[in-house]
Amino acid sequence: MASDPVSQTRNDAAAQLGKDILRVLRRRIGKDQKAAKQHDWYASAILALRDKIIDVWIESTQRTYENGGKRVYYLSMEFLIGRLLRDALSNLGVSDDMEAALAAYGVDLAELEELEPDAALGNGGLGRLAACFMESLATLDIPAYGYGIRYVNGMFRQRIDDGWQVELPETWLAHGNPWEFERLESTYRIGFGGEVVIEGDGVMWNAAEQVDATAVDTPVVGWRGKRVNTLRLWTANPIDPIRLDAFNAGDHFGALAGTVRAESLVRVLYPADSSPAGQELRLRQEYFFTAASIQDIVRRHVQYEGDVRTLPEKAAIQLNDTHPSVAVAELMRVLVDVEGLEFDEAWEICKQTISYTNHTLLPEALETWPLPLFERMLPRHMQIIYAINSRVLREARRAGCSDAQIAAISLIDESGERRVRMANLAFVGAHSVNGVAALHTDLMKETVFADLHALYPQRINNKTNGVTPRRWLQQCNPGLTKVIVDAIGPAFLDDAEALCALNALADDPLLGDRIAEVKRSNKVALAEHIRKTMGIRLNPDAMFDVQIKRIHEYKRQLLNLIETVALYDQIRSHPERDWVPRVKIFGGKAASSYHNAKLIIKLANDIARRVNADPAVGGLLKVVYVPNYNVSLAERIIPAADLSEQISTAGMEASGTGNMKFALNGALTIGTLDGANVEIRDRVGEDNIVIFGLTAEEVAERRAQGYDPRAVIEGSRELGQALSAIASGVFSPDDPRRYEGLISGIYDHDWFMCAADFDAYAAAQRDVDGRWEDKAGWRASAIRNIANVGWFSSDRTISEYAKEIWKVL
Ligand code: B1H
Ligand code: IMP
Repeated sequence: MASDPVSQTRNDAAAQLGKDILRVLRRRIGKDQKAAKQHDWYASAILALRDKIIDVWIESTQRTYENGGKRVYYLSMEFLIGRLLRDALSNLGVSDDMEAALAAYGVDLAELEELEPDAALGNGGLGRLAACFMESLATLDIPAYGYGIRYVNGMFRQRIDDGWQVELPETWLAHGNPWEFERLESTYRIGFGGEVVIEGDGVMWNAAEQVDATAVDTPVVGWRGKRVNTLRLWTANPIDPIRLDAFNAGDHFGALAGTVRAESLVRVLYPADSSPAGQELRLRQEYFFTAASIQDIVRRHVQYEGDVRTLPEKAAIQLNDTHPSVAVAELMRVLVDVEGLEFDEAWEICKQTISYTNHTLLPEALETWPLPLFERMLPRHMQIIYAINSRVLREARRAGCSDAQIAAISLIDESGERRVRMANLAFVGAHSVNGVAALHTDLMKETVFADLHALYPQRINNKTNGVTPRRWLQQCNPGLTKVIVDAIGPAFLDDAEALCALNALADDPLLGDRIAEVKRSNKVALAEHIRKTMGIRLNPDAMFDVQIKRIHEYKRQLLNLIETVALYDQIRSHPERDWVPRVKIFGGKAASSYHNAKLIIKLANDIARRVNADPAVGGLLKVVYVPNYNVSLAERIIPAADLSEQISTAGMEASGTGNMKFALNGALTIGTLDGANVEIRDRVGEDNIVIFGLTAEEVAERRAQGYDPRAVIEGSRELGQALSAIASGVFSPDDPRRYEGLISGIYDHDWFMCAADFDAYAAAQRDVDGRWEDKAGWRASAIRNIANVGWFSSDRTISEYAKEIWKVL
């Protein structure tokens, strides 16, 4: 008998997995080995792996039921998950088995991994944080559900056409999604509009329109496969898929209107990061997924506990920003109208169950809804919000609040067109309100929530963000992981803070060499990827200076670009100096309607075209705009970065999480004292990070004093020259006035203080050059970064939430 190639491998587990894959290929895909295409292997590998996951999943779920444990519910409009195959393999510890099993059939695992589309159900940091939190919850063996929306089109795909961003729909579900399970039995009816009528002792909401929300579950595997939790995303179905009366009468489109209306609810993710879309469909989406989640939570609780009044003992609901904050009114509606509790009792249960995370202080980002819209769509919720408001404002009055304070605390903004303030609703309906970095939390208390904080001084607390070291070190940077294991042993794989053992070796030249070798090979791999996809050749020995994140004026990609232009000028004027060769790498998406952000993308591409074609700076400066920045690209770029640009206007970036990922992979940070940069500096030490620019306090002072950017520009020759070059069309000869408006914004008001911080930034960059030339010093700093950012693991963040807010650890 010809022997099966896999059975000859030494590894029994790999052999078994190989058999499983073949069985799946035959039974579920309907092919044999000869007929199988790459995609069939891809699906078979995932399904075989999924079978392993299901056993742990069922066991985890049953354990929670048996223990009667408390569950955490994380409600989020966004889960920016990325790919799952490598994550699941690595967390289950079967990567090598899978590689061997597939190799026996002549299939390359790495190639299959590249076939997986990114699940991009999020915009940026907020959505990626939710994904890291899900992984850490499973890792820490905490029973948890993520609740969100199964968008058919997640984040758009970005193409760069002639330097301009073009948005294309991303069809991540085109080949089906082997990870998910539709749960038709978990379907809830969701109402919109209509009216509220009095019925006996209670009230009844007769919704005018209804859709069904159906659960689609994806397993979330924790590190070492101990626990598998559920990410439950809602999809929408019409109650009547087709109106036959209309269809038979010849109105073929009208007959399908209900289907179209239902499907539009889960069609697209609004691509606005840090600023609300403010459209009716967005509020419908928010209510849709929140109401389905609340019904599911209450159903599960009542089914197994029998009494809704014990909800806070068994359920902790975390609101990821205000997007699900209608949960406060919806839980009240369910408790009062459906479960028949008294309003006051329901209110206590609501507050004890719910907690809220704030992610931004930008005034334009605070979600509010026009009162008439809200009332029309959710008439019963509007009544409940008024009832909550009258209790809160009476409490405020009793506490001695002034009229101005009462106006600020009110759930209704009366200052212009009346609007419902979702942040105030979330604040009063929660027992805990947290910020995402120490500075951000302090500013919450001093600014947007000052009056609410005075009334409820115990409520605001800090939970500095974190990132999962599985995806953001072990999986994306296996080379570095191996070097660290060799240096300090494997303890850090289970406890990222054990990385601190590297401190003792920071000056060890051998370790420095090995880490530098890994960095170089990651840079070679990235350069190769960029050559293949963009046709640009990069020198892997140049400093890779990276700014990848959403394009937003407060994040100041423009400051980086102005400095790039200044550097370009300097190199041309002083070719005799010893310039450090740099590759400036940019990447990120702009909200579709954000004019200046799109113009900044075009400027980066215009500068790249000019600089990269100029032989005068040939080997010394290259500029690359990487299209379609997403989670998978981040996993390639971050391990290859030498310098991490975290240069937001101080006080404006709530935390940042990219900053943590770069430091964990041995990049040095150039940054302002903003968000979590402050805490990164405290941990890595000020000698191992390059901090520049105004502090949050100084920014506020400058603004209060009446900041005059023109005076600043007059005082800085380098800045003035760079701005004139851009404004006069040096980089846009095809349309010389393209950047006039962008640059005159800096002269006229400079909201984001690019001019004010320019000289400090340019000097900091030259400081970076100096450090780079001291090779040993740079390497030691890189090691000290890796050694000291273990604290920014999302395991640490989640264990703080678990102990201090959810009371589940
Ligand atoms: C963050 C958002 C956000 N803050 C509105 N706020 C959105 C706001 O679609 N919308 O309407 C979407 C996203 N995102 C980010 O959260 C902060 O800017 C980062 O500083 C922070 O690191 C991240 C996670 O806390
Ligand atoms: P849910 O958490 O109620 O949505 O249920 C999810 C899964 O948990 C279901 O597929 C059930 O198989 C399982 N499950 C539900 N109730 C119990 C129980 O009482 N003991 C063990 N498992 C359960």
